[in-house]
Amino acid sequence: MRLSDQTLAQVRAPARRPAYDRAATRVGVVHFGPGAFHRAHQAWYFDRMLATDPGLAICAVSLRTPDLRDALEPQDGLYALAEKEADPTVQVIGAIKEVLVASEDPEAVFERLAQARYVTSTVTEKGYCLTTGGDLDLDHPDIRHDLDTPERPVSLIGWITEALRRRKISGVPSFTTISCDNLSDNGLKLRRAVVRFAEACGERDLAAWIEAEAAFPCSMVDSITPATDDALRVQVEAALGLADAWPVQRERFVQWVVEDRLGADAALFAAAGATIARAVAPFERAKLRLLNGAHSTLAYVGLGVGHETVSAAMADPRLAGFVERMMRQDVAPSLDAPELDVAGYIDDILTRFRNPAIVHKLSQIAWDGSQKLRFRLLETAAEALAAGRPVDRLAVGVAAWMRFVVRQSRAGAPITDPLAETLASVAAACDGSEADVARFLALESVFPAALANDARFRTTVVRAYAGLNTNPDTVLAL
Ligand code: CS2
Repeated sequence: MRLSDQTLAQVRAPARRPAYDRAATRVGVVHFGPGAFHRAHQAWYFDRMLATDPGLAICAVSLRTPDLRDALEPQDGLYALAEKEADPTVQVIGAIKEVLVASEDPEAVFERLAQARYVTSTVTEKGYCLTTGGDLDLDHPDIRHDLDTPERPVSLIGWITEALRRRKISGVPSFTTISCDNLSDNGLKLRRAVVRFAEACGERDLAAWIEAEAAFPCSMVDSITPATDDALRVQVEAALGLADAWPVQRERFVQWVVEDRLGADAALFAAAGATIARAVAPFERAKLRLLNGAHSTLAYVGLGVGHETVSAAMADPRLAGFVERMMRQDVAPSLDAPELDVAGYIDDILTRFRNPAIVHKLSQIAWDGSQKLRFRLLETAAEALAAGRPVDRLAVGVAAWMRFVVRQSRAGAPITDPLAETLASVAAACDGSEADVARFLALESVFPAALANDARFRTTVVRAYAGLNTNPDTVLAL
């Protein structure tokens, strides 16, 4: 028997059920990109808010694929969330009221957007279509498409801008848009991209209206969420006594820091466990540079020395020691976060990485490296260089990414990355020698020119690239 509104009452204890009447809830949030992270993170927060405010149910919008809709429609949007700890728990989340596939029914999505209080997004770094400078890339194929046909958008930016245009015309105030992706200054970048898009459409008044009226709070999101696997499906079915086609899992730790631009709803978010902050940047930088920077470094170096998961990489003292030194000695000095106990924060990250109940594949983290490196390692390296600090350890993750791309390409293995084709052609020209590094550094959409041309950076990446091949132990002893 399958999980649905009909069977919900049969869910076995101690698995938890929504603490509110689902029938009384109304859509107030439109979410773009309902992957596992959204369902394990923001949907859990809104699930908690629904007990107080029934107007914050979610309409989840998949931009392209029907998979999630097909899995959750027969379940009335219900699914299970498992917390993976020594004492695991399972709960049913009821916050997603419907899943729409934007490409199939755009007008239905616009209808929800016409009424929404919040628009949230987890479309990953690449979904923002930005240049390395952080501005909207007007040459991006999706943006070009949306500039040609703004009423049938395919990009997040196109969707938000057109929805706001329609609201302005109908005299409806703007919704609040919260980016939940791992980019620095995510709200500012999203707002700038939407304004730029409106201008590029020739909609100057709309651009001005958005600048004046629409809130795009920055937000930092955190919870380690490994992809769903069969072991999880089995665990969830045993816990619920019902089948769930697409449950999600995460660690118990969960954090959402949202910039204080939520008006009266700030208390609601806070009561659900979110942190409301005047400035999100210190939290965001600390998380991106420490946790995500260490994650990507573990992924590329770890895969290179034969590990498959984060906890396995952390059980290798060479890697555990290396990322700890990188965090404490190279990343921490780049953070300006007086309210954060950085040393304690690093301790907690290391403990979370070691969680034996979490099977987090390094190959999952390795995805989309061309989009992630900037926020995780390159911005830190650029600041370190400007301040005269060494970048030897920060360069190792970058060089390991290059090695990873070359290795995948030689093995004929897929590279999951929006730049996959470009990366494959760079890799094809590589011969394993130090000269490869220059080929990668020439990728303008990955490496800002100032960094790529910095002799100190180039030299350290070249040294790490050579060392990872000939003597990884020496590199990891840095
Ligand atoms: C990971 C993140 O896949 C990745 O790139 O680094 O998804 C990470 O697990 C989350 O940001 C944790 O909050």
